[in-house]
Amino acid sequence: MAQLDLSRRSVLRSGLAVGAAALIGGGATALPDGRREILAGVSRWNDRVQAAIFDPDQLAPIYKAREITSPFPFNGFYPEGLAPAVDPVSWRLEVAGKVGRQLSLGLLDLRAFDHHEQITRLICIEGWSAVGKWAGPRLSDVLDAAGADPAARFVTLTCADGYWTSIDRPSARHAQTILALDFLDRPLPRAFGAPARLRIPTKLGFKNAKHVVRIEVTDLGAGGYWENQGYGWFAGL
Ligand SMILES: Nc1nc2c(c(=O)[nH]1)N[C@H]1C(S)=C(S)[C@@H](COP(=O)(O)O)O[C@H]1N2
Ligand SMILES: [Mo]
Repeated sequence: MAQLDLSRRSVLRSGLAVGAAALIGGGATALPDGRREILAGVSRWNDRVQAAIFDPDQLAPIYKAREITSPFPFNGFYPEGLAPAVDPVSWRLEVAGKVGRQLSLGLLDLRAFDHHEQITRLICIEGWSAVGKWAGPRLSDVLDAAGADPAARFVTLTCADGYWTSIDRPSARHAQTILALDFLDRPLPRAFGAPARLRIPTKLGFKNAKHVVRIEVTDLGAGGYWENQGYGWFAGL
């Protein structure tokens, strides 16, 4: 599989996405209704273009261990000290929606899947990025275990802190999209999404849901915490 390089096309593409999101996110409430509608239309158009040109075989760049950012920055819709302390023993991950069999997985169940490591860059729309190392099962393997409807368009992720996001099926099934259980070879720290977080290096940081408690396979509800406040939905890189 080819490595994704920062070609002019991909820079242009993400610039377009971030630009539209910034316009809508930043000034939407100050804009007269007509212009807000136009910008929302541009953002939906941008989502469709990004979805159409997404190459499921193209990999996000892989970094060397010495390139890992330390300390790794925290981000959330609240300060770091308020990140939820989820009990890893009683925690379950529900996999539901358009599935053949609904699953309720504990940490040991998730550890039984093939483990995939990645050293990749997390890019936050707020203007910072950092290289980290995450590991865990592929989301696609978990979806297969649940007998997810192969035609369902979206996967929605709900978190213990009330955060949520949703992603398109091809991105959900991308080889580098994992449910990370480990960060830097240790179980995920609380602030970084314990017990399990989505790690999807082909998308912006806000798609990387932490403290995931529920995964829903669906044809409806392509939204999210930030997406519903104007960030571009597809959010590809
Ligand atoms: N549950 C939850 N997941 C979340 C967020 C959040 O506030 N709550 N913030 C998102 C954003 S905007 C970013 S950039 C990344 C930050 O992940 P980090 O704290 O590991 O750097 O988490 C994403 N996932
Ligand atoms: Mo972010």
